[in-house]
Formats: sequence, structure tokens, C-alpha cells
Amino acid sequence: MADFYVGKKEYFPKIAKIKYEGPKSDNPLAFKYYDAEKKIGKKKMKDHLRFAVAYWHSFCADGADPFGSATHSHPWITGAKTPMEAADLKMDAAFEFFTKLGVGLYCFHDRDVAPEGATPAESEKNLFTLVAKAKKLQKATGVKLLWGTANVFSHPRYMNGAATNPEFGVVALAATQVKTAIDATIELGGQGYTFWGGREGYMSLINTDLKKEKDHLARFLTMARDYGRKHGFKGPFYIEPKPMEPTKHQYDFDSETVIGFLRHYGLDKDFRLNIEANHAELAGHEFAHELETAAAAGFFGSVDANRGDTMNGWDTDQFPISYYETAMAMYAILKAGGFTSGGLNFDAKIRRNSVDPADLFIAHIGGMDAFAVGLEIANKIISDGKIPAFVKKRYSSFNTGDGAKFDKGDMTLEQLAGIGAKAGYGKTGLVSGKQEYLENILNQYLLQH
Ligand code: XUL
Ligand code: CO
Repeated sequence: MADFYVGKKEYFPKIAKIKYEGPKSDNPLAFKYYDAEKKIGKKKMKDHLRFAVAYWHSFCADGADPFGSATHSHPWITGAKTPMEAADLKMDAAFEFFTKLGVGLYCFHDRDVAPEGATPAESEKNLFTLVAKAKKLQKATGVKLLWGTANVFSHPRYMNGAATNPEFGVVALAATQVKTAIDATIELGGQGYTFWGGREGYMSLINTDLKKEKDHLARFLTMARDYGRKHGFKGPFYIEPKPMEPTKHQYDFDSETVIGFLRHYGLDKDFRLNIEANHAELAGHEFAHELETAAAAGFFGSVDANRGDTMNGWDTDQFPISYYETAMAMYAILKAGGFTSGGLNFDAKIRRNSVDPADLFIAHIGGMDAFAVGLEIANKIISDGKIPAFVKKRYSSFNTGDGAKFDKGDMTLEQLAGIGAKAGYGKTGLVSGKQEYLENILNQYLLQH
């Protein structure tokens, strides 16, 4: 990876390449725990964690919320005369940021990178003008595309959904974007392609044909899969579950729901899950629960790394800071075999009142440090072995004899009940789950780190 890239103008002139300075450093612009080259088990930290920057939050969002207008006046937006010029400047700023931060991957929606034109053909031309630039910058810097996606939820035409829209014309317009976004992803060597449901859900059942909408969603995804494969895209397609917001109910509610959907419609070979921490929380699950559920069914793919706020129920998309949460997440990820083509994409935004140019760096540094600690702790859980050994022992009655027969499916209900009847009640089942003991061990690891 190049040390750092400077385009026509340097956007963060006061910030040099971010370095690892260790836990004692009080430099806000240095890593305290993320030491890219440090080996954890068999891989370097950077290869375990595969961090990616999200184009939309970091370079497009302006701090506006439902109660107030923009607070972030990015020079790459305010310094341009046309939307295409702004897109060009924004890309220079983005690659300067990636390389100064030392993150090797990024993710984008089509409309983050280039503005919509007056016609679908002009939109495609705009996107491909910027794709050509991105291709050059990727080559010059070594930064790669983790995944691409299409924004088929922001424009008013998508207010009733994209693939699930009750109006065919909208479905066809969504296809123009998804087809072009897949082309762009292929052109840039993208390692995955993501579908987040956006408005693929409903606000009220009184005006909704739920079955038709789900069938249409599957039809659309199948067409996208076929198109991608026909054009040489070999990576995974991801579905990113989210239970609600912006719609009241989204069809991709959580991991378990999406796995059932993909299997039902025969999409399970090509699709994996992109799990987002804040979405898990909205579904009433822990982040690690969603990861383990995906992994257990063979659908673990990638991660949108962020966090919500436990005090409210919406998608605050904050940068991750909880070591406990990152440790449990990394433990789930290591147990699943780690990332292959997936990665940790910071789908997170700085706060509306974080207006210093350095804040964007500080936020990512904190998130990367939090996952580095999580990785260290997860590795400690595995190498120390006490917790995995306890879990293994907890199920040891299925290792031999009748327990093993049951486990392998080599027993009828009559035989199983016969074994129970013969053994009688006694003290069977009264074995401690030792939750507090294990939690205390985990806290010890966290504190000793
Ligand atoms: C929305 C969300 C999206 C997806 C990509 O909650 O997470 O940004 O990650 O469309
Ligand atoms: Co996301």
C-alpha cells in the first residue's frame, strides 16, 4: 500500500500517516492497539481484521438530521462547481483518507461515488467516469474494493420499495442501477456485492401483498445473481439483515429470517450475510448472536462494524468502542474460520457536532483499536482454552454410547424415551451452566490486556 496519496489538493494537510504508538501513547492520532503487522495466531492483525471505510458516511454525509441542516462542510463538496466535479474531489479526499489511515479496503453505493444523471444512460456514464478514476487510484495506492452496492432507497421514486415496489416501472428502474453497480463492482475487482433491503418491506399490511413482494424480491435477486455470474463475478453476494427503519418491517429482518428466505428461494449457494452490529441490536439480538447464527448455517460473510445506543431504538451508526462486544464478535468470527472475502466495514458516522477534520480519523482509529483489542481477547479465549474446554465438556455426554448414537441420528424416539425411563429422574440435569464463572474469566482477560 502506498504511504499516502495526494490528489490535486491535500484535504487533511495537518494529518500525517497514522502510526501505531502503543497503549501508553496520548496522541489522539495514533493507534494504541491496532498494530497492523503484529501476528495474532497465524495471521497479521491487518489480515484478520480486513478493515474497510464506508464511502457514504465518511465522504457524503453532512451531519444533517431531521431537526437541522448540514454541519459538516466538506471542502470536497463546497469547493466544486458541479456535482461531477464534487464527485471527483470527493474521490481524491477518500483515497487520501484511506491511505493516511492505512485501511486497505472501502465500500460504496453507486450514488455515493457519482451523481444521478437526467437519464439512466447518463447515470451510468457518470458512474463509469468515476469508476475509471477509482481504478487508477486503486492501482496507485493498493486500496481495494470490499464490496459495491446500489442505493435504491434514497430517491423519492423508491418510497414504496425497489424490487418489492407495487409498480413494475420502479422495479425496472432499480434494475438499471443494480446492473450498473454490479458492472462497476466487477470493473473494480470488488470482492463482494451487497444488497441491503432499504425500503424492501412495508409500512402497513392493509395496503401490502406480502407474498407477492417477497416473491418479487427473490426474483430480482436471482436475476442479479445470474447477471453477475454471467459477467464473471465470482465473489459472494451479501444480504445485510435489518428488521426495521426506514420501513416498519423489513423482509430481511435478521440472520435467521434471511437464511430461511435464501434457502426457500434457492439462493443459498451464492448469497452470504453481511451482519451489522446496530441492525442486530434493532432486531433484539446481540451482535455475536447474529454472527454465530450466520456461521452455524454456513452463511457467514462480512460485517458492517458499528454500534447502536442501548438507550434508544434507532440506527445511530456510531463507531464501535465496546471491547466486550468486539471480543465476543471476534470470537464468533475466529470460530467461523475468520474472514475470506469479507471484512470489517465501518458503516459508522461521526456525530453531527463532530466538526473538526481530525474527528473522522479519531473515530476510525477508535473503531480499529476496539476491534484490535477484540481480536486479542478472542485469541486469548481460544489459546488459554478454559472457556472452549468448558463448552466442550458441557456437551460431552454426546461423545460416546447412547448420547453419540442420538447425536448421529441413529435412534428412534421410542429408544430415546426408553433410555430416559430406565435411568429415572435422580439428579439428571442439575449441572451448573457456570455463566458467571465464564463471564469473570472473560473480564479478567479484558482487564489483563
Ligand atoms: C443502512 C445500512 C446501509 C448498508 C448499505 O442501515 O446499513 O448503509 O450497509 O446499503
Ligand atoms: Co450497513
